[in-house]
Amino acid sequence: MEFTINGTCIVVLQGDITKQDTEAIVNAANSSLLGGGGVDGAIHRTGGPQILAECKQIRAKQGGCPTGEAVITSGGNLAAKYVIHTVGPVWRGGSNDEARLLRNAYWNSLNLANEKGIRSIAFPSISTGAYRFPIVEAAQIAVKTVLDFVVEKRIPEEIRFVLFNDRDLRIYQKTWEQNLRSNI
Ligand code: AR6
Repeated sequence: MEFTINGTCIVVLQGDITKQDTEAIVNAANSSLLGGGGVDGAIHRTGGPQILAECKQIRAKQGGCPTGEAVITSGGNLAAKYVIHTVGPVWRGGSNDEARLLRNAYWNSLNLANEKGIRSIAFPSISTGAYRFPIVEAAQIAVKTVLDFVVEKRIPEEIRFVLFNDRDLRIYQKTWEQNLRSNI
């Protein structure tokens, strides 16, 4: 699925985030910035030790990354030049600020990319793996936040959503269709 909003090309596809050739890819990290499983594990495995070394420097300076915030490192051996590490919320039933924190994770990643002049960025489905955020709700937050950002800032040139399996892909596609229809 591919379409343009306000000059930004939005692409929704099934794939592996570590294989994306966007200028930046987003990591669904944890506050320690020291790696983990899922997307985080795959990014560090494929990108090599340079990424962890930079994460450790950031930790030394600011002591990790709070939930909803984002930090940036180089991409090491990845095709992407940069990795933006953001921390989504752990799902704890939905009344512990999860929605706002997930929105912050997307918004702050896009803001950081903007500050660095990054023109294309790929997102995984943040918080919907180990952090157990229900994917239908998470997709709605992801899509709405990206829409709001693009409408307000008219950047970047391309935003890619990279979903790991077919079910997640269909949920994100459907969510985009619904949001586009209600925005016309
Ligand atoms: N490319 C794209 N998507 C992927 C990939 C990949 N290579 N691998 C998994 N996914 P998760 P979270 C999907 O658990 O929920 C880590 O241990 C996966 O199917 O990676 O934010 C961190 O260190 C799921 O839909 O991230 C944190 O401790 C989505 O990516 C914690 O997990 C997110 O799953 C973060 O949990």
